[in-house]
Amino acid sequence: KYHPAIGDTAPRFISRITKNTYAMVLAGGRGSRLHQLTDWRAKPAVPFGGKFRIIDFVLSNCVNSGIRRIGVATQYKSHSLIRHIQRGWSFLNGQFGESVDILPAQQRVDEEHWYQGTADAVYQNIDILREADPDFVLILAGDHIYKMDYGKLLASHVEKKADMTVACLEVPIADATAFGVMGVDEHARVVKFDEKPAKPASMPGKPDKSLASMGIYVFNTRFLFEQLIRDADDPNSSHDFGKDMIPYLVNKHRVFAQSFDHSCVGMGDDKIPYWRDVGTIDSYWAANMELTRVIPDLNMYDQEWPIWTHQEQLPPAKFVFDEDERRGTAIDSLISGGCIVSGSVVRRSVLFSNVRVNSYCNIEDSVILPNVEVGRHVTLKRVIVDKCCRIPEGLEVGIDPEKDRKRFHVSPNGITLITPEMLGHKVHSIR
Ligand code: ADQ
Ligand code: ADP
Repeated sequence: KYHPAIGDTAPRFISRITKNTYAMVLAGGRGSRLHQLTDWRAKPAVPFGGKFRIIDFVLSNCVNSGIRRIGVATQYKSHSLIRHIQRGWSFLNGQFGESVDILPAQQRVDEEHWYQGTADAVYQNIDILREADPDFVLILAGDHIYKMDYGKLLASHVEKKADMTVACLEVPIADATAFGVMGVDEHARVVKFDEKPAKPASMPGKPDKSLASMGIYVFNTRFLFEQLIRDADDPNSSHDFGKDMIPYLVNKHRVFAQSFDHSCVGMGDDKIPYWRDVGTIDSYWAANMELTRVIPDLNMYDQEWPIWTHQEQLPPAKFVFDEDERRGTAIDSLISGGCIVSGSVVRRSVLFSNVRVNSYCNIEDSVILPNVEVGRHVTLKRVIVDKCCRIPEGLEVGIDPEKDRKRFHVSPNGITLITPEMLGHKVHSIR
């Protein structure tokens, strides 16, 4: 019944499976619904949670799962992402066969073309995979926030003797049009796969839910190679896993679905596994705001599942009385290293590193990215401030949306995004 590598003493042998796995992180997408936040960086490089970047969550999942051979496929505006990985993740440096390889598009196979679909992004790196010679390839997206033990996913793939396994979660049927939607049989074998269907199918017995692909795939390496080569030769294919590859494989090969519940690390209060897309200004803001709750669904304090990142050496956050004896305070907030809050109040907000808040300010429900200076008498409510902004004295944002709209970007839920360009700053170098 069991693959010899798993047997009865599962934990010991799962490490053998993860050791023989190469993780390919697809980090090439722009994430255009984040508007000006992704003008200068790819979505996986967008800062999140006070000191991390979005991609750190996936990379941390790999390392914490014992997968230490990782490739990151980049293309759109990859400078910031590449520098972050070089600075933060070079502890996997090729010794002991561990590494993070940065795999830019445009340089392999055919120099004319950037990566086309997601399957093409993997196909173009097929020689890297050949050289690594893993038993399994784990394909991941670089732009979601969640904690998952990929070892459990891989073990279930092996146990079922699958050719391919797709990780999945239940989503409200109204949201399912943004996903690959699956139908499975009683053994969790995928029998139907519709990429972003206009009318998503519901789950049996759950009329308001659809079974969605998380875009996380496990392949047996040899099978993956065969399929990538076949797909590359198919002139009708757009070379995408969701659009072309999975619909083709289903019913021809052993494709299984594996529920995220089974391998997620930490559930929310509602017993729903934590997974966030943060692909829009509103969802990005909301996911950061959630972290200011007394007990957030995403536990970033779990020492058994640490989130790794690049961090500058910075002094501790500081809160000071200003010269008028006004107290500098932060309540229900995350304040990073290098911040100084002087004579102002910060509520329900996330301040990334090196944010300076001067006196007489009122900051509420806001997300402030690194290296921001907030002048005196500033009010910020429900605002996202991008890196390196200098907020001028007396600016009030989040009180009059009509006024804000003239200068800044205001989202459908009324979240205002401020970038250096909108403030008229000349940005001299990539910081
Ligand atoms: P989407 O997320 O819409 O759907 P896609 O835009 O292809 O699919 O992005 C997948 C990941 O690959 C993203 O991380 C993106 O940044 C990256 N990416 C996209 N094109 C790339 C390329 N050419 N080179 C490198 N990286 C690239 C997918 C699946 C759905 C599934 C959802 C779950 O297609 O079936 O439900 O993910 O979020
Ligand atoms: P980092 O790698 O330090 O995160 P980012 O790419 O996030 O750098 O950029 C920080 C800020 O600088 C962004 O808000 C963006 O508006 C601005 N910026 C970055 N690169 C450029 C550029 N080449 N030209 C103009 N502005 C830029």
